[in-house]
Parts: sequence; C-alpha cells; structure tokens
Amino acid sequence: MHEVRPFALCTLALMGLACGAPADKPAPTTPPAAEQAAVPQLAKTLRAVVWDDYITPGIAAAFEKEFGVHVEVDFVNNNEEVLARLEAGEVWDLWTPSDYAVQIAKEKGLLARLDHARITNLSNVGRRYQNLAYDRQFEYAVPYYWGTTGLAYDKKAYPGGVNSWAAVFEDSPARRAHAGKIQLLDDMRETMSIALIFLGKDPNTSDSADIAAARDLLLKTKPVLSGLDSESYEDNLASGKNVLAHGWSGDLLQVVSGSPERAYVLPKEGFMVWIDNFAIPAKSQNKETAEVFLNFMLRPGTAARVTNESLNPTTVPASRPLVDPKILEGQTFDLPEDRPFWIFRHLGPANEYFEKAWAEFVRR
Ligand code: SPD
Repeated sequence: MHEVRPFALCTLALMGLACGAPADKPAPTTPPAAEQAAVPQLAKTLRAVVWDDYITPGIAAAFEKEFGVHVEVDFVNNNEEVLARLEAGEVWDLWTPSDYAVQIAKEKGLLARLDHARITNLSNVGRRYQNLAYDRQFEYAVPYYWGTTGLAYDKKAYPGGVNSWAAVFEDSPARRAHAGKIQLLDDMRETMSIALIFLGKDPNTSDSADIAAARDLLLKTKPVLSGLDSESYEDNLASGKNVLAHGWSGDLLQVVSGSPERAYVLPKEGFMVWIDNFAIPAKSQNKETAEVFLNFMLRPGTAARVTNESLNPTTVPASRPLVDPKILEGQTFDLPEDRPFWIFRHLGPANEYFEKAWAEFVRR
C-alpha cells in the first residue's frame, strides 16, 4: 500500500453536491440509535479481500475499537483473481468486486444475499447508486467507491501535455523517447477497454473482430511498455521509473497531488468509470458480522474518513461536509462534458473472447 498524500481535489463533484466544510481530524463514526438495535452476536475476526487502500488501518482500527472485531485485510488488485480464488473454495467474509464482477459472481453463486434489516444505513447510499443494472436494490452488493481510469504523466517528459490515448498507442517521437517507461494496468477489462476506445469501438463490445483488433493493438504496443502493473505503478511514476501511467484516479491523484510536475488526464477519446462494491462471499461463516461492518462503512463519518485516508470518493453524499477541504478544493473530479465515458458491463459469453485475447497479449 502506498503512502497517502493530501491533495487538492473536488472529489465528489460527480455526485452534484457542493464542496465540503473543514474536517481536520478523523470524521466521527458515531452510530445512530437505529443501528445499535441491529447488532447481533459478533465474530472475533472478519477476513476481507479488497483493492489496495480500501480498508485503511485507521478504518479497521475504528471498527475493532467499537465492535471488538479484528479485520484481517488481504489486498488483491484484480477482480478475475478473486473470482478464481472464490471458485476454488477460498473463504473471505468481505470483498470489493467491481460493477461487472458483481454480476459474474452472482451468476456463479459466489455471493450471499444481503439482509437489509441489518444494514440500516443503506439509505445513506446516494440515489443514483440505488438501482444499478448489475445488482438492483442492493440484493447482493453495496456500491461504495467510484472513480475513473485515466493517464498520469510526467510534465518534463511531455512538455506539450498528454490528452489522448495516442500517447500510448501511436508511434511518435515522444513515445520512442520514453519507450520502456510507459505502464499499463495489469487488468484485462481496463486495458482492453482503452485499446477499444482508441480504436473507436465500444469497450463493452461482444464483437470478436473488435476484441481481436484491440489485442493486436496491444501486441503492437508491447515493445514500448515497461510492463503491466496494478500494484506499484503509482510508486513507479512517483520515482520517475515510469513517465506515463495508466491507472485508477484515487491512486494516481495521490501521486499527482503531491507533485506539480505530474498531471492526471482523462483522454479526449473517452474513458472508463468504475464502481467498486462491498459484497459478502457466499461461503462466509460470519455474514451477520460482515453486515455490521457494511453498516459501519455506510455511516457518513466513516465514508468521509475513507475519502480522507484513501482519496477515493464514496457513494455516501452525506459524508461530503466531513471530507477534508484540501481534498475537495481546487482540482476538479467532475467528469468532463466534452468526452464520452463508459461504465463496465458484464459481457456474458463474450467474456471468453476477452479472456482469450488477453491471454494471447500477455503470453506473447
Ligand atoms: N487502489 C485500487 C483502486 C481500485 C480501483 N477500482 C478498480 C476498478 C477495476 N475495474
């Protein structure tokens, strides 16, 4: 996990709410009375598998202090890896699948149905997230973190700036000069998506010819890449090992905010927006305790703390007045009006074309 640096960002502008008021210490996480009535007999430990930064040590400690439950956290930055491990029988009590992965996991019977009576704070989720196509009405998942996938770059390496995926995919003097210092995410859907977007195709396509064209573009690009990385790419950008990084907004903005020499951009051809969720794997023996944890995460005070500590915005609008103004000020997190964005959809049987194309790209 990387160090979290303060930055200037109006993170929750996407939710259409005004920027927040001061919060110079961790936001309070006091339980509402309704929540106290819902606390069952609790397990001693919860095992969570989450994306890097998603349950910070501060959040885990606050939960343990209040409920006496230790949260053991595994960081795995890949939906497909967790899906495979769950299918192989590995047991966790909490997971943070992305949008499309919720649907895959549901279809495979890997998730437990949520007991809404225990998660009374579900009403704190913003209305726009309450009925998402991949899981209507929070049946199996609670949408919680969201963000964009873009490019961050070193301004000295790119004095003219970067505003297009062409910086990755098109031959140019800059690309030749920085060969070996350009990184893409080690993530099938994310990386296939940017190749498809650059080709003018739908990143949620089921067309095998489009998918093969994206693979070919990635293969052609491979020689200029430093590699595929979803773990330490922020650090490699910060250290100068790489000068162009494909990655997730929360991670890259941490690097960019600490340095006037770097910038984060959403390329003009368009970009992906993702929503990561909390879900409880079907094999969990501690479902009730996991639901208490979800209720705790949905308190506005906890959600504000999540944003303050990880720089990831949440789906809880009432957290906003408690978010550090340094995070809310200045640099905008508004989705630009002048370029398209897509939300990841489950591809059904076409997922196999993606898997085959991705494997061919990675292996060759
Ligand atoms: N620090 C990890 C951030 C993860 C961001 N979300 C992943 C979305 C995958 N489509």
